[in-house]
Amino acid sequence: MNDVVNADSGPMTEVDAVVIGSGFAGLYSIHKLRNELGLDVQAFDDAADVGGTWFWNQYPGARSDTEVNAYCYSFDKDLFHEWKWSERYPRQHEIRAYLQHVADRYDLRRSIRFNTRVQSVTWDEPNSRWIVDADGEKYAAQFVVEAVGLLSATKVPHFAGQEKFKGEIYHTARWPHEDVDLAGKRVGVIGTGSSGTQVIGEIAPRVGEMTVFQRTPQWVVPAKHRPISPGLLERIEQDYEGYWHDVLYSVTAFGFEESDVAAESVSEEERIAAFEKQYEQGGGFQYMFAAFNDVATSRIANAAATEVIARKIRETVKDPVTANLLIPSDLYAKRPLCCDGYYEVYNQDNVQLVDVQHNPIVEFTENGIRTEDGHEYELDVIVLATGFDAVSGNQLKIQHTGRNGVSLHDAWKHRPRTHLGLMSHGFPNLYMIYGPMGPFTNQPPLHEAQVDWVAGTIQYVRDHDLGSIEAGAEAEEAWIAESDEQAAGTLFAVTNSWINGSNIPGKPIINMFFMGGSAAYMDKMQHEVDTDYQENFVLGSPVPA
Ligand code: N01
Repeated sequence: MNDVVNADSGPMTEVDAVVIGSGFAGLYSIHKLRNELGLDVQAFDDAADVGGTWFWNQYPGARSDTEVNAYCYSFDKDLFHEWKWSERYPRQHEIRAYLQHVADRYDLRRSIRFNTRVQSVTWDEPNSRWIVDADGEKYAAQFVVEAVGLLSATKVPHFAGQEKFKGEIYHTARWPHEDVDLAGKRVGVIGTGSSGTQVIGEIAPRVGEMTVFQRTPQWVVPAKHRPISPGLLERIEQDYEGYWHDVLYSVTAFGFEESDVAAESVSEEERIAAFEKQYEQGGGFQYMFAAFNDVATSRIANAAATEVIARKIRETVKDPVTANLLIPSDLYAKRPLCCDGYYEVYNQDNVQLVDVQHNPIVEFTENGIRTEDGHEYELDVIVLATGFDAVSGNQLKIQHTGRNGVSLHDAWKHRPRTHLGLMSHGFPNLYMIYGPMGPFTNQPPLHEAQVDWVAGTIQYVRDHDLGSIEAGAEAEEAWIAESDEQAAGTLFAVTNSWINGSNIPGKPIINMFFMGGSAAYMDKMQHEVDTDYQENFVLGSPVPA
């Protein structure tokens, strides 16, 4: 790391690479680039510690809904062996402790500046490098790796009168790190996605009264939390490389056996029986991808999947009016979620469900929330489980100025644009881990695969004494077209959710994923390596002396 004074830009620290974020992807980026490639790396995180999403999402009930054998790092077998997970779906504090352990084990903290937000990154064309402004301090780096999180920019709707409310308001993804005492309180929850269902299930037994303000119900299957199956992790270690290869060369990279049978190809009885069986085993992605392979693409399969869940809701929730309100009318094509005991909550005397789709919230008052029918719900605490400006949201919070002074905001005005979900034309040497049109899969294994690919390109640029590598304009166009075509063949494309941006007013409603599956995505990355990046990238001229 060199401190230099640049006549044009003032004092600046020179490094080889800047990493933004210290969650799963950021930590591995630092390790890979610094400890393996030997680069001088400076990382930043606006959080006070490592963890990324698992630092911020500290709300009661927060836990992974990916089975832990695929929700961890694979790059070091010793790490896999020594860390002892306790549950099939670990809680937030356990995942955060794991990431803290990783930071310590690989000595990563010394490269991270916490409580520091990267405000802008500006391409310095003559010197083929980025100028990074981190809360006013300037860094110059040839490479920037943004590991800023797919679901990190919180969506906080503004309700009229919000400032009048005398109680406490918490967003699930900005939950305080100190204890929030909810015992005996009147708590209102807005939002019934993954975060909302988890928080509702967890706090319902201990609050005084709970009012759930539901706009759109979602299909929920049980998680079936339990200890990890005895011997599972040991069996994985016996064929460690084979296991991780199979995870990556699957469709979803979730580490369970995906079905290759179409629900459309079997009888109605067989369909129902398979979904019943999957429901009993628990898990959202399993329910969508392990019983049959066409739930996300065939309306027939999709209807059979929801028929079983709807029946379970009716069997579980005693009040038929409430049960009907909890049954979605749309397709099962949002990010599938799972939560134990969610529907059972609505049998508790202290829980009421308010349908704010037909009777919208009109304002927050001093004492609570008023709905259109004039009713005022008195509350001590309001929990906003209202989600995220997903996929592109966090990238766009950083002011990017690329080649020829073009901003990322302008380049992405009509839609986010990338090649491989990793690089955007006009923004050389800038990598977005899990950026727009990245793979629609379980994330940690793909984070590693992407970071390995990024490290390969950096090594290539350095070995060949090049200034830069940049996604080609045509390659980007082709990637977008292919991603869109694949997404159009799925039901996600016609269902409102953060997956297509429709949860944010004014955001372009557009495909934001590569839905061709993890294996196909891995092949696409490998193709670039095999062709020496000559086909789809612009490789810059040698670094100026
Ligand atoms: O957010 P969401 P989330 N008035 O967007 C409602 C990951 N995750 O934080 O659908 C009233 O799904 C909104 O209603 P509607 C996971 O990938 C994972 O729950 O817009 N309601 C909806 O009900 C997940 O998919 C885990 O009508 C309003 C809710 O808020 C993703 O994060 C845990 C409203 C938002 O649901 C996002 O999940 C948690 C308004 N003005 C999160 N605005 C696990 O691994 C929004 N809503 C388990």
